[in-house]
Amino acid sequence: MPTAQVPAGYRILDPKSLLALIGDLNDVRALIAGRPEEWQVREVGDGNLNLVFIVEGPRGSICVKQALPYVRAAGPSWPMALDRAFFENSYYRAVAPYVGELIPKVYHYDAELYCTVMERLSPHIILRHGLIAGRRYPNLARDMGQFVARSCFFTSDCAQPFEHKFDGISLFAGNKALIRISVDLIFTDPYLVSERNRHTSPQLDDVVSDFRCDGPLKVAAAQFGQKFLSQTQALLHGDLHTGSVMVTDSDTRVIDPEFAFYGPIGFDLGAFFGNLMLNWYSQPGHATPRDDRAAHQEWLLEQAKIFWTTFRSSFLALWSEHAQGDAFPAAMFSSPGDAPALKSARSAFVDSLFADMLGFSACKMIRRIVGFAHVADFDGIQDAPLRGDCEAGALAMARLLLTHPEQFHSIDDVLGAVPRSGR
Ligand code: SR1
Ligand code: MG
Repeated sequence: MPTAQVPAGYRILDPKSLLALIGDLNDVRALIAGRPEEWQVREVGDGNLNLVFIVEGPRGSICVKQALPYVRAAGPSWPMALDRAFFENSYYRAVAPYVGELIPKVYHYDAELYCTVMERLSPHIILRHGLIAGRRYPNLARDMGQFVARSCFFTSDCAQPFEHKFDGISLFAGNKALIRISVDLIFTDPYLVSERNRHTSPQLDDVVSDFRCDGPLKVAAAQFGQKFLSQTQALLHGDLHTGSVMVTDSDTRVIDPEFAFYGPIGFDLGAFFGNLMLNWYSQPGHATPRDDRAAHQEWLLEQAKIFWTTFRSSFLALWSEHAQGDAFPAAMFSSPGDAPALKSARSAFVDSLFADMLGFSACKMIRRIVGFAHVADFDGIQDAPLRGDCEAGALAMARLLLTHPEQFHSIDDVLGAVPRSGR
């Protein structure tokens, strides 16, 4: 089995070495208060890649995330570059001026240990868990629409001179190991036989084999894979699913941007949209005799719509106010007669992102059901036939989105295609 090469100075943190590290950071130490010997340390990571510690003291607590030299979900047989921690930290720094209140505060980045010391979000929980439990978050969809609009607008050619954007492209092009994960796990593996894949069997055996010989479906997925690699529209979070968002009833924070890179804006939009849809399709598996979850499903569809419409209106509003980039140069459109044509061109650009959002959302839905890394929305359904039914519904929707995009011109077209009873 291969093992990862680790740089000198790197070691996997344990409670003792973690306390020594934090104890040397005066600001963080003051925030926690007391002496390191009295602090409680817990490892709480439940993601696919990293270690996550909570350190609690008499007055406060912090979170420490460290990259492991391998994929945590697979073990040391799948080595993984440590520098994902650097790219995560670089993303936080790059977007903080635009979305500061929607990401955690970063207190310290340790370049030798590939670890980030940051704000502990409490009483926040992972959004995916809240949605599985049928909880509702009134600000979520608007916050997320604004998050994608602001992070993408301000890092795009709409707001940046190209020299600045090219520096960003060049920096984040180094995140090759994680871009490779996305290329393989999202756009390739689900459509061929791979040891990394799994699916609910035997319930989904037929549909999975169908997918592997469905030429139009594979071409559509491959086209989105090509777009993923070749369109450097903006700095993306790169993994914006509902496990990368933490929430309370009133607060929304986006975490885990280690997959950050310059890519198509529809990829971030599609990740969030697709994961709302996955949660929608999983709801029958979480129904109880007292709650069939139909109302929760309606709420989810409303949120999908609010997410898209907020993104659209926010992006266009930002463009009206901050057109400082090289796309549609402001100096070129300074006469009053230019306004209608410019407005319509900007709207057309944003509307092109809608089609991208749907295509990428479909790719994301498929990979979470037939590929390597699944989601708790479905994995938490113990009854395999019921789980298979829920997953088959999501796969059918994803396949329709990819193979018949001409049926989906508006968000209402998408919501109308979701199979609801009683209509
Ligand atoms: C090998 S990593 C598998 C998945 O986990 C992350 O959250 C990303 O979504 C990645 O594709
Ligand atoms: Mg993650």
